[in-house]
Amino acid sequence: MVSPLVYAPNHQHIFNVRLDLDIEGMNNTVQQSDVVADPLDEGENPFENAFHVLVKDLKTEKEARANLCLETGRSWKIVNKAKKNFMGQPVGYKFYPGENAIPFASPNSWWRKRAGFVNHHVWVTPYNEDENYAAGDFPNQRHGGDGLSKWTEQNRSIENKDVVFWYTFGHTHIPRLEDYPIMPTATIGFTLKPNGFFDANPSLDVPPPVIPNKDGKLNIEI
Ligand SMILES: [Cu+2]
Repeated sequence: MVSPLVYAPNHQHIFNVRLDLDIEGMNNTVQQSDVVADPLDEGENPFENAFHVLVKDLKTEKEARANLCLETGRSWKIVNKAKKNFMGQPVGYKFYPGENAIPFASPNSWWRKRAGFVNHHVWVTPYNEDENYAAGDFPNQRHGGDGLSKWTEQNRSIENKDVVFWYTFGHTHIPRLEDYPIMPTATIGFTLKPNGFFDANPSLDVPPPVIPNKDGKLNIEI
């Protein structure tokens, strides 16, 4: 209740964005990154504080279906393995999720059948000009089952392809008195950052001490 006789129901806002990324060309691969603690080992990890990143190349549509994971700080990187930065790593952009939610409605509820894209936060598909909307072309008044949940059942290859990265993100709205009578703005989103795409911070007029020369060899100035 947000005012006498005014009831504001709990609800969720769930969005999906379709990112047809082309990192230095169309043939891209999506990598899932998970941060994990190093095993406890007196020799290798004596202070029990070391951790590293597990990077997995996503090869098929089913393998790419995933949810956010706070335990591993999960993120995704889209790379072009044919194009390298000056350290010899594939150029890429990293996708950092923002606020998100898990749907609370049952998978049998009508809206979830029609919006199967809410079953995962991340989906990756090979580009197809007919696949434009996460829930399919005509979700309303239908029995559901179209869109990402149907297309990705084909389990197509997504490695070194013109990939499309789909991100589902939601906000769980438990209304408060301050949302009434006019609700203030709420924001939600994600971030794309170059990650090994440039050879150094491109926004500073400070050259890095190590730069490659015309032959691709390193001039080291200390
Ligand atoms: Cu709301």
